[in-house]
Amino acid sequence: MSDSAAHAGAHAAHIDLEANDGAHARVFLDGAQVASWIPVGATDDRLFVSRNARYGAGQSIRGGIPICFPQFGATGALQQHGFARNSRWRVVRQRNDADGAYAALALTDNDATRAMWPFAFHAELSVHVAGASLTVELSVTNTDGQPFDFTAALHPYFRVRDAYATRVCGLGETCYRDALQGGAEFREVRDQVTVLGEVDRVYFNTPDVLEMVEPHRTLRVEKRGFPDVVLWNPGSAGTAGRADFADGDEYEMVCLEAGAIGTPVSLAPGAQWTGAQIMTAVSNSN
Ligand code: TA6
Repeated sequence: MSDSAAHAGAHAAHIDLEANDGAHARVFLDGAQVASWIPVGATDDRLFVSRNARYGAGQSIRGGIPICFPQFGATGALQQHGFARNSRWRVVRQRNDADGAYAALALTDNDATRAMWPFAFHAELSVHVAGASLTVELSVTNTDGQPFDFTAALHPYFRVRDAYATRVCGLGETCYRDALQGGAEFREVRDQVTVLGEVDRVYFNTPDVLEMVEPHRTLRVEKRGFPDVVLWNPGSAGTAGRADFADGDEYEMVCLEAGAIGTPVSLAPGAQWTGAQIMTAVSNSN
């Protein structure tokens, strides 16, 4: 791990997943937030974390993989992206074997969550690191006596050498909602989408396998159970307007998220929903 990744937030409660092959991930208990992932054979972190990120109780780290639950964005009555990213999760399982390193963290309803969202639930975030891949899976069980609906996303900030030279491949012919155009909807005409300044789009019902292509390396970003994808870059105004970003961060990150956004997930009492994102360093040059 790079020195900065090793020291950033090291004082805050976290667990390190070290696979036998050398692949590594770090997960903070606040927000169950993965904030570092280094695939086998690499020295660079594939996840971006701002040097101005804040750590600790109630904070969502600016970078890594925040969890948006039970609301994506500002589309409902809850706080932006829901409360999961601001809640302390607990480690419920951890192991390290020939298949890699694995941990599961859980969040269940409590007085604070029920004051915001009046339902009983059990959420688990499992993280598995091995070889060239990181798998992050969110499952939600309705432990209430009544049905509930939610939206959700895994919101990874991928570290890139130059965001404006990065292409996202595989979104051609899908429909998207563009927050920068008042939420109007369009059909994507390009198969390779570039990030040239601020971008804030939800693509609906996309293919499950996309690629993030940089001039020197490629990352496969796959999803399961999540129908939608979000592409976000804050641009210079977006980083300047948020104290937990540093100037220039917009060039070093691209968010390519897996979400259940367009159609909320409806869960009957006792039912469970699962969504996952699998990230694989296809070509691994540092
Ligand atoms: O996922 C994209 C998005 O919803 C953007 O609209 C942008 O606001 C971003 O998330 C980050 O939100 P945050 O609340 O973390 O500043």
